[in-house]
Amino acid sequence: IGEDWANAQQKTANYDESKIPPYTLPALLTAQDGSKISSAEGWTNTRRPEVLALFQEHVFGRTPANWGRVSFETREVKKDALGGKATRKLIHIALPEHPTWAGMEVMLYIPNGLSQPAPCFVGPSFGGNHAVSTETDVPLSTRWMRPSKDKHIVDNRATEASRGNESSRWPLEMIIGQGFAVATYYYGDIEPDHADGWKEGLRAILSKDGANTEWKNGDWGAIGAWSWGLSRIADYLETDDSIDAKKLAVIGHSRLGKTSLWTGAQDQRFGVVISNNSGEGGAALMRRNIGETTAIITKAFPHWFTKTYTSYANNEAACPIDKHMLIALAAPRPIYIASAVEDTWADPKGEFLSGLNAEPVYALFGQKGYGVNEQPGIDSPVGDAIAYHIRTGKHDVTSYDWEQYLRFAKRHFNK
Ligand code: GTR
Repeated sequence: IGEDWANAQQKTANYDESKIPPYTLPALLTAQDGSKISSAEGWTNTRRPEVLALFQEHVFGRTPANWGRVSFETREVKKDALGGKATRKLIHIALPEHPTWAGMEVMLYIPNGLSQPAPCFVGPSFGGNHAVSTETDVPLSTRWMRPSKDKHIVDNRATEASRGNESSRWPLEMIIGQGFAVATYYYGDIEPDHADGWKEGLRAILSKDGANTEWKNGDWGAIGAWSWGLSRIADYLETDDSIDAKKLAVIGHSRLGKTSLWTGAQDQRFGVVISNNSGEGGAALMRRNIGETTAIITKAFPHWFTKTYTSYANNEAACPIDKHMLIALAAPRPIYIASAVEDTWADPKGEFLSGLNAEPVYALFGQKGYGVNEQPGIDSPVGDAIAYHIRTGKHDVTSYDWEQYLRFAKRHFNK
């Protein structure tokens, strides 16, 4: 059904807290055999694998393991990018055993003049590398793109007018200026973001029935596939001497914030996890029926999830997980959850509450969460290993958000 239908639902959805039916969150620290988890070891060895399996089974699906070798080809190194402040690399990641996949184009900016390898933010983009950067010599993505309101996408392809279109969400000079590298790729390099997109993407290529695949409960959805792409960037970064691959932060906005959370849950090489306005299907508790709901998201975007997830539409209580468990999968690594006050569709309070309810797992590791029990005021960040803010404004990524993420990543990576 897609994007337009989802947007129309924003007008008629419930935004009234008092109309949320009562709910009980699934127990985080009770193992499937009924025993109570009371130590970091118990979480790591017993409960964490169970919770991860529940998310694979019921929400995002299982990532297959048959992609084989991964190749990295550095196609460009520009030493005087961003007016000499950074080195820009373009790296083509491909799967030699699956040559029908066109691969991913990774753009990496590394600060110049550092005396040590750089920590790095890793995140997908909605519009391609040429949209993230304002540098006009970044190749235009040739892949399928969603239509845009301001007409810079023509026949589902980027045009010259698309350049820099997403750059306000990626303040490269600010990030580089604080000593961080940035690695990004266009999420559509993995598969086009529509219900049939998988047929032309990696999910079909890695499936033995290709475009004839019948997706079963527990098979991966698009979010899983986009997450896979972020993990392949981590594979590359581990080979690049200019990067400190022990200091990787995964970041994403909205549907790509859901992707960031799922990446952080599956791939513990990401030492910091950031969810920007990830909303329903991301940080927001699914049992709070306010703003976007399970019924809406699984009708509009069924392809994002494993098939099973759709069965929880108007039936959230039957789902063995809620999103505090997704946050807990990041433990003990620091995680930042951000909301925006006008982004009521994403349920800011539900995003806050998932972090609050993940605190008992962090506590097992001696880590502190928010330090408050109520959602803080606007533009007043809180938290230690679990952090949160709700900023002024709408559904977006702003330099205010980045200021907080940079401070957070510095604090945790320099410990
Ligand atoms: C909306 C969708 C949200 C969010 C958003 C986005 O249409 O309902 O869950 O993911 O798209 O990605 O911008």
